[in-house]
Amino acid sequence: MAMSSTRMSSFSSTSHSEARPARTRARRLRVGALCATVALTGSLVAACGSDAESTSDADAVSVSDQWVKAARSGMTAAFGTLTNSSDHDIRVVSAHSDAAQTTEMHEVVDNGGGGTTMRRKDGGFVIPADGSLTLTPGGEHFMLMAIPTPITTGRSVAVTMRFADGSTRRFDALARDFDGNQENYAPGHDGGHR
Ligand SMILES: [Cu+2]
Repeated sequence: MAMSSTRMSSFSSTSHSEARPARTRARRLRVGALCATVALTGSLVAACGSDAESTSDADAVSVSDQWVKAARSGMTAAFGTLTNSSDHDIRVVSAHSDAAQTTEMHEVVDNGGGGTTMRRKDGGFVIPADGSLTLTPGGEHFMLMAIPTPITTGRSVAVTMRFADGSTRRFDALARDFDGNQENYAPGHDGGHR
């Protein structure tokens, strides 16, 4: 089972439209087997069923504690925790926000000179199977480039993530003042995030 599901998911990343039916079937079988096991133990039977149709990456991902750094102009960033309830890693391949001309996925890395710098994350973000990825200042983040209008404190900013299987999920993040911890935000980047 494990071998076949691994093969299917790698296949689906190159040709997801053809692989989709087989993958959907496999997921349903797995969910069915899990429910039967749970039913035998006599607990949580009610939890089964509603997730049986959940097959897309978007359906498996939830977003919590999301926020965006308030900014007058230039660039800013969105943060939060992305949780993956599926049994396979999920990749965020791109993101979009109407609040910015371009939205990128960034990571913060050692610059080799005792400081750090941010750069585009190769291949996007990976949310581990049955785990979560936390986007934080100084770590991975959605970079909102060239914002056309100020993002004021309390404003809601929508960010739409696109996953490897083509499904999308939008979250709304409230703008928060982050000036108090500015020195911890992308340290060594000399205000590049401002
Ligand atoms: Cu950045």
